[in-house]
Amino acid sequence: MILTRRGALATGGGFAASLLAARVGFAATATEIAMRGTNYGGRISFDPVGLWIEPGQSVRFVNRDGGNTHTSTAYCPDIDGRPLRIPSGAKGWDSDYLEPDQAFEIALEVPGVYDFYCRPHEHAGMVGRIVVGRPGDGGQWQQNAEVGDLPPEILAAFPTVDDILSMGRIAVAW
Ligand SMILES: [Cu+2]
Repeated sequence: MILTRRGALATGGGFAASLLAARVGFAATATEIAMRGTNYGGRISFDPVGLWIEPGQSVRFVNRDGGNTHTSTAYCPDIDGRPLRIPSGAKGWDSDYLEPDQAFEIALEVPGVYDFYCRPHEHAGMVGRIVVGRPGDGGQWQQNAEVGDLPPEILAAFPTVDDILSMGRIAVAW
């Protein structure tokens, strides 16, 4: 099951109110993956680019880049005919374009590896990876990723599953 929630974080209350809402309403249930970029798009990435969560936990994508719109879009055949890079039993997601400060939230239930990209910036290596659970947990854990199904420069942008499992999150130095 995938739950989605999309909307602006700061609606009318300003920064302090949104910070309070983040602490009270969301922080305990969802882990944030920020969409970050420099002015004029010189550098751009998901941050963290790799994240480990327990099955059923939620991830919230938030556009923290004041100068660009971004998407979080799962690699799967159902969405634009892309290669399958999420577990077979899982449903893909597409946040649609998020304006600055907008967010999109999903809960991931099926154990395995979920690779995703940003529609306008995939070519610049704006991709990420979420690992749900651990290999061997319950025997369901899956990684669907064919070598060569994406261009080499994009494949090189994914952190390894081993690194995500050992570190929990792979932050990006800004
Ligand atoms: Cu982007």
